[in-house]
Amino acid sequence: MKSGFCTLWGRPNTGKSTLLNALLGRKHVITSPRPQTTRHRIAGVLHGPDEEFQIVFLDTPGIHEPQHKLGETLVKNAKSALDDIECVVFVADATEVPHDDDRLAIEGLKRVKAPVILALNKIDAARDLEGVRGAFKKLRAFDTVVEISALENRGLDELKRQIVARFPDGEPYFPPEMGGDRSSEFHVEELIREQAILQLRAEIPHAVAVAVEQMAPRPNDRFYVEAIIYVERESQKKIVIGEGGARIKEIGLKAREEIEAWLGKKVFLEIRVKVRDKWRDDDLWLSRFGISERG
Ligand SMILES: Nc1nc2c(ncn2[C@@H]2O[C@H](COP(=O)(O)OP(=O)(O)OP(=O)(O)O)[C@@H](O)[C@H]2O)c(=O)[nH]1
Ligand SMILES: [Mg+2]
Repeated sequence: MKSGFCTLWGRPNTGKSTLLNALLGRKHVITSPRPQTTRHRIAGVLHGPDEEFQIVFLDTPGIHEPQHKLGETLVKNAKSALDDIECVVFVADATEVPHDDDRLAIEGLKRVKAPVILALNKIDAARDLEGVRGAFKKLRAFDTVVEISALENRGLDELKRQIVARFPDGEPYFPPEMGGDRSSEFHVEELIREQAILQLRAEIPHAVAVAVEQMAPRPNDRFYVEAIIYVERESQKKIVIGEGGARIKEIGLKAREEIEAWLGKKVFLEIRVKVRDKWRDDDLWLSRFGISERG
């Protein structure tokens, strides 16, 4: 069997998380049109057919120039996915020439010995694929280049082949029934945060953190989940709750559907909203929200 770790790397919003879900063929991590959606290093395990291979993908936060401690922590979490890996997939957005953050992401790979595959994503929407490919190849000598669309499932078999070709023979890292390295609570928090990101505008998505307070089966066959959405200001809390509670109700409805699909169980979801002043610059809260992790 071929087995190994493969890190998905790049600036925010290039489609790393969308790619992970497409490669796994299931929704494992949250995605959104907003940059800096992913906050953690999250493993997702692809068990190949007939025990041919096992790829442990590591999704990472997008590399960027941090504006506060939250941003610093995201970059730190991403960098924690560069040790003891067999391969890196540098996910670039084929619809745009390289940004400063792309250069920063390439810089971040300097000390990495593992082979780096350039995945040019979003080819379904690219207008000058040749030009973008050329611009990226000038920035680094990539091991190979694969053109893909995570959204339309294009080029993914070739990408998997290229990854596995770089793996050594080895034992699987995860048993067949395990799809990742995170708790159910973590995924539930993420699914609630995803709805908050999708349904809120301006700066609010970045100021949102979610904490599950309670999660337990109830006698009536429903899973009871109690969660808190944290924001930084009273004005943001008002917006999250919405006129007569309309916004928080809508977030809860969609999040409940997503959580039910994840858990495969009926769920009773209760969400409250609280204010934690400047939590994004507070080490204690970053740690309490589980955003700052061990390296
Ligand atoms: N057109 C097109 N859009 C895509 C494709 N892949 C991802 N996207 C979109 O790009 C946006 C960002 O996707 P994410 O997967 O959240 O990006 P990310 O790289 O994980 O972003 P961060 O977690 O913030 O670093 C979303 O709106 C996706 O729908 C693709 O192949 N084609
Ligand atoms: Mg992501």
